[in-house]
Amino acid sequence: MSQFTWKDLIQLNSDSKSYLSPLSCMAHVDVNAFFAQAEQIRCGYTRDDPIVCVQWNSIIAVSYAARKYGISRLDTIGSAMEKSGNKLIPIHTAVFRRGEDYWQYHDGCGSWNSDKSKQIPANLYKVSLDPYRRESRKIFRIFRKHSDRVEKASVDEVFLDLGKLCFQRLLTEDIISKSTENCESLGILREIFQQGEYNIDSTLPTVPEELKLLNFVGDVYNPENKPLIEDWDDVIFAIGSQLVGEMRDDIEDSLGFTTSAGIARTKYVAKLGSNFKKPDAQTVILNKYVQDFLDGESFDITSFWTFGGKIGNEICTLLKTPETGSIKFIRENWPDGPQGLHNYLNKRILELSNTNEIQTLDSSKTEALSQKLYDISRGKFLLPLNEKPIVKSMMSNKNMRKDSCCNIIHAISWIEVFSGELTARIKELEQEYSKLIVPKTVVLLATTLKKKVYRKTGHFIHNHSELTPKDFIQIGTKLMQDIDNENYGAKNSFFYPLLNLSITISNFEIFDTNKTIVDMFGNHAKILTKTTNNTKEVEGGKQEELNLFCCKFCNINFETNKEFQEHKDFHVALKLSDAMNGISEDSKNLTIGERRLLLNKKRKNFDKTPPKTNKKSKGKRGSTPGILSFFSK
Ligand code: DCP
Ligand code: CA
Repeated sequence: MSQFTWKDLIQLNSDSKSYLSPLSCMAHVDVNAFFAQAEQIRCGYTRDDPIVCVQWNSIIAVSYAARKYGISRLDTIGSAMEKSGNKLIPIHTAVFRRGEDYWQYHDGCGSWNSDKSKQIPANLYKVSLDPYRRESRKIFRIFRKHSDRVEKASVDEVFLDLGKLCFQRLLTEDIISKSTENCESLGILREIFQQGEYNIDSTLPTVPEELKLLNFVGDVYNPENKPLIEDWDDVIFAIGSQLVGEMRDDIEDSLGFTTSAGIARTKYVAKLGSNFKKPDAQTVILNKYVQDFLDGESFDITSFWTFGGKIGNEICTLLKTPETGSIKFIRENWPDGPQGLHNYLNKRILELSNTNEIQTLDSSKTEALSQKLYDISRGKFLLPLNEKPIVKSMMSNKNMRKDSCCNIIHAISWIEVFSGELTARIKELEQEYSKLIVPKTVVLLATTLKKKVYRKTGHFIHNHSELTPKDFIQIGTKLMQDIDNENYGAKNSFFYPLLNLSITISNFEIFDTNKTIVDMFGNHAKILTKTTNNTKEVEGGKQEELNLFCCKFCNINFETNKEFQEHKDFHVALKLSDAMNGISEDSKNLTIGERRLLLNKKRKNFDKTPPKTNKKSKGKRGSTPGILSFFSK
C-alpha cells in the first residue's frame, strides 16, 4: 500500500500548489566554476586546462583543473601561479575603457605580466560582467525550453519545480527505462487516471515491480545501500532525475557548460544536493534518506543558504547548538512542534538582551523562525519557486584609483561607461521578461577622497523608441555638471580626485511589449517604434508615417522590405571589402563602436591628456556647458 493519495499525485500538476504535495520534487542546478568555464569555452581551451578568471589582482573563479593545484579564490595570482608551477592560465574579465560605452576583452593582458604594456590599469578601466550575464541568459533559456517552472536564483543557479513535468511523464509519456516498456501496471494506473475512476482521497496502488527498476540519472544518496524505489515519491524522483539529466545534457551539448544538480523534495535540500558532488554531477536525495543526508554529511544549520551569515551564528548562540550536528540537535531537542522552539528562542533573547550577542533577531521574528527551523531540520521546509523577481534598481559604479577621476572630463568619461553598461542591462531585462522597461529616476553619487558623498537626482524623460547610452549620458552629464558647479566650481578644491562615482537607476515603469509607445506614454510620446506599429508620434501628438525600412548608415528610406534587404546586402559587401582592403574615414558601414575603435585618433591620447576646460570663456572654474559636444559620436 502506498502512503500517498491521488490528491498528492494530482497536486503535482498544479503550478501554484505542487511544492506543497508530499510527492513534490525540486531541483537546484549550479554551473561549475562559472566565469572560469565561460572563459575556457570562449578561448577554446579544454576542461583540463587550469584556467582562472581574474579581476585586477584577484581570482574570481577557479576551474576544477586549477583546483587540483590547491588554488582557491583566496589566492592572489602570484600565489596561484606558484602553486601550479607556472602552468596556470589566467584570463582577465572583459573591461570598459574610460570614455567608451562598450566593453572588450584584452586576452593575454593582466597584472601577472611584467611587461607594463600588457597590463590592464585599474585606474583607466572598469570590469564588465556582461559576457557572463549573456552566457547566463543562454543557459536560462535552455531551462525554459524544457520547463516553465524555473527560477533564476543567481547568475549561475536555478531552481526547478519538477512536479508538473514528472506528473505528465508518469501519466502520459514514455518513461526512459528499458524495463518499463511493457509495464502493464503503469498502463492500468494511467487508464484509471484518464477515465477519472479514482477517489481523490484514496491511496495510490502499490508501485508495480517493473517501475521499481526505473533508472535514476546521477547518484542516489543511499548510505546503507537499501532498495531505491519503494513508493511513488521514489518513482517521481527517478523521473525528476531523468528530466534534470536531459536539461544538463542539453546545456552541455549546446553551450559546453558542465553543471552540478541536486534533486529533493524541497529547495533547501536540493541546494545542498547540488553542492554535494562537483563538478559535472547530480545527487538525488530521497525522502527516506533526507535525515541521514542532513546528519551524516557534516552539514550544519549554517549550511542552509539563508542561515549563512550573522543570523545563523545568532541562532547557534540562542539554541546553544553543539559545534557539529546542529541540525540533529535541533530536531531531537524540539521533537513536538515549533511551539517549544518558539518559547525557548524568546526566553533566550530575553536572557541575552543585555549583551550585544544578538543584534539581528528579536522576538517579532521568532515565530516564523521556529517554524522554519523545525521544518528545515527535518528536510521539510516547503518553499515555492520565487515569482519573477522585480528589479527595483540598477547601479553602475567605479571605485577610482589614483588619477582615475581628476576632473569633470574624466567624470563624464566614466558616465559614458556607466551608460553603456546600464543600457545593456536594461535591454537584457527587457528580453528576459518580454517587457519594455523605462527607469524614471537617475541618481548620481560622487564620493570624494574624504568620503564625503555628493548626490544629485534627475528624472528620466524617455522620449525615444529605444533606450540608447546617449540617453543616460545626457542626464548623467547634466547631474555631474550640477555637482561640479556646486563644489569644484564653488572653489571646493578638495572635490577631485573622486574616490567613487556611480549612477543608480530606479523607479522602473514596466510595459507590455505588445503596447505601443503611445499606449505607454500617451500624447507626450515623441517617437514610437519597437512594436509592429509603423507610425511615428511627433512632438505635439501628431502621427506621421515612419519608414521602417530605413538605412541608418545612409539615411535612405526604402519602400519595400525587399529593396531594404538588397541594400543591406550591399553593406555586407562593403564590410567585406573593408575587411580586405582596410577601413577609411569614409567607410559608411561601421557601427559607432567600430568607428571609435578603428578610427578615433583623439581617443588614443585621451587618457593621458584630458582636454582642459576653457576657463575664460566659461567664466566659472569647472563650469562646462555644452560639454556633451566633446563626446559627440
Ligand atoms: N563570483 C565572484 N566573486 C565571488 C563569488 C562568485 O565574482 N566572491 C562569481 C564568479 C563565479 C560565479 O560568480 O564563477 C558563480 O559563483 P559560485 O559561487 O557558483 O562559484 P563558481 O561557479 O565559480 O564555482 P562552483 O563550481 O563551486 O559553483
Ligand atoms: Ca557555480
